[in-house]
Amino acid sequence: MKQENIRNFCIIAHIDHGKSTLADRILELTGAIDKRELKEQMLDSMDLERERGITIKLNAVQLTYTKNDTEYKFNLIDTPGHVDFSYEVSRSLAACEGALLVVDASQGVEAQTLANLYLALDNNLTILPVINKIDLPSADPEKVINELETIGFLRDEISLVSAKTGQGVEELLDKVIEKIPAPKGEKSAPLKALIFDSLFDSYRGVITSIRVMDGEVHVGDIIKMMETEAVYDVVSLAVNTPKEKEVQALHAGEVGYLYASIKSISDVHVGDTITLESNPAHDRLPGYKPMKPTVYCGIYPIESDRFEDLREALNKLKLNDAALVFEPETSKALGFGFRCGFLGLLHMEIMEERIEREFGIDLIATSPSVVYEVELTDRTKVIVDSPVKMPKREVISKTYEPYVNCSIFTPKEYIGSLMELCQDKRGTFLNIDYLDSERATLHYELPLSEIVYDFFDRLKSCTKGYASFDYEIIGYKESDLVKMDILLNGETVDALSVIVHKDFAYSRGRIVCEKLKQIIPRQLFEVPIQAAIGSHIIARETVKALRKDVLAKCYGGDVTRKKKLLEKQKEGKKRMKQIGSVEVPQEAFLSILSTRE
Ligand SMILES: Nc1nc2c(ncn2[C@@H]2O[C@H](COP(=O)(O)OP(=O)(O)OP(=O)(O)O)[C@@H](O)[C@H]2O)c(=O)[nH]1
Ligand SMILES: [Mg+2]
Repeated sequence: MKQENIRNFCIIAHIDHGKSTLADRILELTGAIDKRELKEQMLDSMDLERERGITIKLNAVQLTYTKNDTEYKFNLIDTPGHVDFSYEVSRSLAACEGALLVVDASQGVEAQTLANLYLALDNNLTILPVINKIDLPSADPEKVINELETIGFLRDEISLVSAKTGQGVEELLDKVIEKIPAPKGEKSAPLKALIFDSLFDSYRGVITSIRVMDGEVHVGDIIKMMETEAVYDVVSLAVNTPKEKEVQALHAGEVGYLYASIKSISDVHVGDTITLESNPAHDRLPGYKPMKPTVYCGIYPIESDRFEDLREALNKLKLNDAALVFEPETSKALGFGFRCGFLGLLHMEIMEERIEREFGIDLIATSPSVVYEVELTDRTKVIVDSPVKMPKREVISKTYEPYVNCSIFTPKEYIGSLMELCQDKRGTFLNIDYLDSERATLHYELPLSEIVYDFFDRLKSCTKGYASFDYEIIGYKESDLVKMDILLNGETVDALSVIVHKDFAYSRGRIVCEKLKQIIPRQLFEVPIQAAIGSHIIARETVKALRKDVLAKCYGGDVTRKKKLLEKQKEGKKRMKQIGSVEVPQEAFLSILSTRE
């Protein structure tokens, strides 16, 4: 197909504003999918996405659309809206010439609407503003039009649609054809294809998603990855329609999958440029800026002999999620594992779940920690992304922690309890915007570490789930921080150490000890639990000894019954980790998170 009939665009928006639902309507209108086969949010194909009702991964599909007897090819990319997955958005943008910026007609412009808009502008994309959900009784399109006007859009370029009923979607596609420029790759130039995503498939190896910028690639070509210099034969090429359809070639302007029986995962870097070995391009495409993690935690296999499996799982997941970073780490308590960095708490939770589900490895994750900066007495600066790396108190002169600007969107009646919560969390009040007589947005400055603790749970419970929040990191501030250790049976458990604000150390120490007392099952001996700062013990609890002989009940010789009981006991132990002489369940590592009594 001629390039002038191709349109590459993505859908971007704040979370839940209806991107995937709009994609459904576009799939339907272009006849890509039979109405009977259509599921809601069709492109959310991962189980996790469907269960949670959110998009986690970018998803590219190729559609054919005929208008006035001309056939057009749309390459559409649906992106996630949650801030933790914004790397998926920025990678999608680089593969497109245009973006549909969707705004919920009842919610209006929100934090990620703007963040994604700026990302798209940075990539020089043509942006079509779309107001969605106009069918909702609470929709206020006029107000949202005003908001869009203040950020620089013109009234008559804004489309009004309902992704639910389909109203306005056909007109939107006409605008896509009219307004979004066709790709302008040079067909005869040497091949340059951007790897914007990749995936490990156990049958076919590494699959790369590519956008051909210049030239063309054919099945059988010998390709070269420009950054890693790996060379491979192209085994097959395909497009997602959303059924996979094999093709013989991909040309300038097109998007598709490339299979090359890639053996070594490390040969593939998302953001790298693919060219032909025989006729290579001179320079690489700009690729992507790596993302900086904001939250770190240690991840350990419960069964220590699965460490290598875990390494492989992380390597494979990294192909599919370029924002993940990890490096090996050892813990005295937990053995060999990895220190992993994530873009946020949801990202962390999703990755842990994917490792357990997709690779069947049971994990222990230590409590998440933010990245601290420590200035030593000799003026050098140290970056501390794990409590274990905290220098000794004697050599520390100043400690700094990351702060965020937090906006909490809430019905009016919860303002009081939210202010209390933010005070509790060392917050500084900035201001409050009343959106109308019922709703307001509270702005606070908070330490990121307080959000990593139980902020979200408490926010939900004090507003019955009606409030939502968003934050952006604003930089580092000096703060009086100490490392708090937890000792079990007199031994420091490095995986339970946390960095806390000095004023909160005592209360948190006490709460953690109490929690651990409830969680750690009784053992054959007494187990003291202590919290300490340096050599100074600040809290203590004791788990009483217990002698429990499960087989005592089975007098007589009923072997099967005995076996069953032992099996049952073994199951219960599966999620336990032996630390020194004490058996500790997985929850113990998360108990550090909870600050509530
Ligand atoms: N009434 C109404 N509901 C809609 C419309 N579009 C989407 N929704 C609903 O809004 C919710 C979120 O829709 P999604 O399409 O999953 O939103 P999304 O933007 O893809 O969300 P993320 O990918 O997680 O950021 C779902 O419950 C949809 O059914 C619409 O036009 N009208
Ligand atoms: Mg979605």
